[in-house]
Amino acid sequence: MTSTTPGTRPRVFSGIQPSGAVHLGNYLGALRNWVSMQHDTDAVYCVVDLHALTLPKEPGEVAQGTLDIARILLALGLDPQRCVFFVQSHVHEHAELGWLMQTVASYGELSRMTQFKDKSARSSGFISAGLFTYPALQAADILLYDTEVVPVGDDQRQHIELARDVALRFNARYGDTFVIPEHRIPVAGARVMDLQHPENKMSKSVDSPQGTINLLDAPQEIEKKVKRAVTDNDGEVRYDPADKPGVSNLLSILAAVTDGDPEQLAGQYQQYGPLKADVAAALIALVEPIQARLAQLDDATVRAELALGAERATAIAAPVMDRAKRACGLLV
Ligand code: AQP
Repeated sequence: MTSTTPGTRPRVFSGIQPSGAVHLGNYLGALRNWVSMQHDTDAVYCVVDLHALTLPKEPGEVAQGTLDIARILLALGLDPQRCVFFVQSHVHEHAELGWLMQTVASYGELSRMTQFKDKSARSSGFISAGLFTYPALQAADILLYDTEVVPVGDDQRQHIELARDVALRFNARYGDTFVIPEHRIPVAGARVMDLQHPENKMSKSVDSPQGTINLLDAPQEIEKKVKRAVTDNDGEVRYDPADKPGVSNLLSILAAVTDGDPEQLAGQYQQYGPLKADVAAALIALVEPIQARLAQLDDATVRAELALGAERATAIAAPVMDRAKRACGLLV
């Protein structure tokens, strides 16, 4: 099934969990593209609060996290006049289609998801069924909007492939119902690694404060974290992610923020100190205007934008939900 008629703008959908502070990986891997794509696509962006519940949370934590992250997204430059911007749980069709997707995703394919394996391995005991079926809900999020393009970081590649597979299976089983989406992964910044553990991706839900650059970090904190970033002992500035993951991560970050090339940048440095100083300066220049805009936004404005966004999202999602229910043979 195709979504848009020729000549119209492609439908884009993406989401972010309110599961902690927004970090540099989220920004370079996904959010930067969200902002640029709202200008030339039909973009739908969502705070995926139901996904955040897949790991244990304190009462009230998700609501506050949702408001906080929505404020940050507006400060980054999301413009509700140019995109549909809302909260997942405000549009009930997500949970409803999520169930239908669980009936067409197989146990075997969900078991192969590396994010489930990583997060369940890190869990201190309780592993929710929702953590396991998370990609089925994510498939629903995407398919509800007849999405063609999903801008995400490299860590989400496998989940988007699963969304394609379940859409194709549903269409084969019940007739042409869903548009088949594609991922859009940036060339630079697709996988930002933890500064202290450069073999792991930077992540909201991993406790590594010194390895994670948050967009709301103060300039001194950024300087300190970059200065202490793990490198290696040979002192050679070379872009080689397998052999020199720490240095290569710093070069990749600098390249992504300055629109450069990591290998070319490597040639400009003889020592780690000046490289780290330039990375810190580039990051501070990146976050300062975001932090200034954030200070202008209050919760009432954010809530009002989200309420309007939910109405607009429902207008797109409800007919797709109806189409899916009819296709799979429910009594409507
Ligand atoms: N380290 C990263 N490098 C590049 N892109 C990244 N993304 C996440 N980490 C990196 C991208 O950010 C978007 C939003 O992520 P998410 O909230 O859906 O959760 P995630 O992918 O699971 O990322 P986190 O930060 O690790 O969150 P938690 O720990 O809560 O799960 C996605 O497009 C993702 O690709």
